Amino acid sequence: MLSCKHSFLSQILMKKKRRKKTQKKNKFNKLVKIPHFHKQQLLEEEKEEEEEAFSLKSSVSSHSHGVQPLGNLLFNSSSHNSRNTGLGNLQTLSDELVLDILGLLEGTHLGILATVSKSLCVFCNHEPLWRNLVLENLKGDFCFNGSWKSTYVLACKRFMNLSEFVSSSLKVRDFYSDYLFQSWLCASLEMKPEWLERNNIERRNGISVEEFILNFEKPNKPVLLEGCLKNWGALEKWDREYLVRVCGDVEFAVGPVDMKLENFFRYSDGAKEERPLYLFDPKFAEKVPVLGSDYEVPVYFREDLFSVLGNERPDYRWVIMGPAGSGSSFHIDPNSTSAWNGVIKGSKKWVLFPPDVVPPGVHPSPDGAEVACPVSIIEWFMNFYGATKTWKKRPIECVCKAGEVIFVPNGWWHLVINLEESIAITQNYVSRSNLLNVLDFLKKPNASELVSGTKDRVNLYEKFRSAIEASFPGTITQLMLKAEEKAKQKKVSYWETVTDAKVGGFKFSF
Ligand SMILES: O=C(O)CCC(=O)C(=O)O
Repeated sequence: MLSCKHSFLSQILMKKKRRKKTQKKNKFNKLVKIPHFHKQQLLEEEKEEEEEAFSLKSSVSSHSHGVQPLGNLLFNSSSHNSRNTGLGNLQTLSDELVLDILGLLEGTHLGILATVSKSLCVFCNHEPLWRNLVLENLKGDFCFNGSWKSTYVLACKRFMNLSEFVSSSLKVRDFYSDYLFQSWLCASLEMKPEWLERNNIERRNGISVEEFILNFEKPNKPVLLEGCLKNWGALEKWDREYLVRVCGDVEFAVGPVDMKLENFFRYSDGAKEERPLYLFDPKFAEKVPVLGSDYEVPVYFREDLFSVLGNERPDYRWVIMGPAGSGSSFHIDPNSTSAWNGVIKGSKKWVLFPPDVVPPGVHPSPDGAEVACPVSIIEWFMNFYGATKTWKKRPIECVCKAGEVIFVPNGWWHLVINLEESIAITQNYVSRSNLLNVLDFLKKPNASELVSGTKDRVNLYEKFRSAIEASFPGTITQLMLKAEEKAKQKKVSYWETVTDAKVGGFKFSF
């Protein structure tokens, strides 16, 4: 999304300029005695700069990438950008457009084009181009070989003349591009400690189901539940060796492709990218039944009313695996359901905003069917996390570790990033506490665009409502009466009493 990228870039440029400014002041220091208050100001600026500093992952050297942000061109005496000279007449195109065009080429042509100029060498070695080629051509059947280009070349070498490929180790030093620099930076950054500090979620250990419903499910509040996965065999058993053994050649959904676990783990070990592939499979327990018997639904979430639909229920449970840096960008869970997410291995940073607060940098379409947000999770942290510090309604945050479960109430925006390689199971469910919300959601006029996880999106409302009536007669009417009663009891404002507007108004429309 353009506006997001712009704010990211201005941050990089500001940093660059600020650093220059500080250097000047330091030199100046030697010559002139600075009054105390100026010194204080300088110290504060330096401290601020230190806090803002980003560190690169240990596997990345700051010199491993030749591309520099465009702002650096201002400080370069030669003012020469090989990005432009090497593109000829194409230099007027934006970086995104150049990459879109290159994305139409097959691997051999991309390899040949990389030899034409320094500029094309940089563009044609852009890893996401090779990632697309691998995923389009090989689907999930590839052995990751340290980089996407190398994976592609290795897999296709019997079809290609390898002498056509120049080594991507050629470093081009005078290439300036915000777009390519950003992509590299986001793939190379460590999470900053201050992004992980805030831990304001309520934690509970050993509460009763009644307490959970009263204090968290009904008021629709997140909570982190400790100690409720004790019976899960998965906690003990699920290491790579076990999973590869029980899953064998079974393939799991990983983004746009299906992959065997062995190949996925090999990829996870070598992945160094902005948005690592994420295994997210809704049919894992059908594919490998033993995985389904290695866990059980925690006691708090056993009422699962979508089960009245049998095989016709929307997707509801997923196994999730991914390397550090993988995760889920901001979204609200499908069909107005609530969810729980239990971590088996690793740890996950969560950021959650209540339904009435759209997270900064996130732009849902008016009907909620589409969400535009920053390109990657790390980009969100870089550009938008800081803004939440001054917000009245701060997000709920935590790190959820192995053995812990987070409850994600319906309608809450959430973002998750894995801090290390992680494995989790999540289930979305409907209990009495949110049945009316779900029915209301399924009945929306644009349900065919909003409903997800099932083929029959249009008729889900009728099917679900009749199945509930058949299995739990009178429940819907009872819940509606209770909700109306509650709405009446809610304190009405003075304005509402004098105008008699919507007193006791109730939102459910069925
Ligand atoms: O990446 C994760 O573990 C979070 C998954 C999630 O947000 C979801 O299933 O809605």
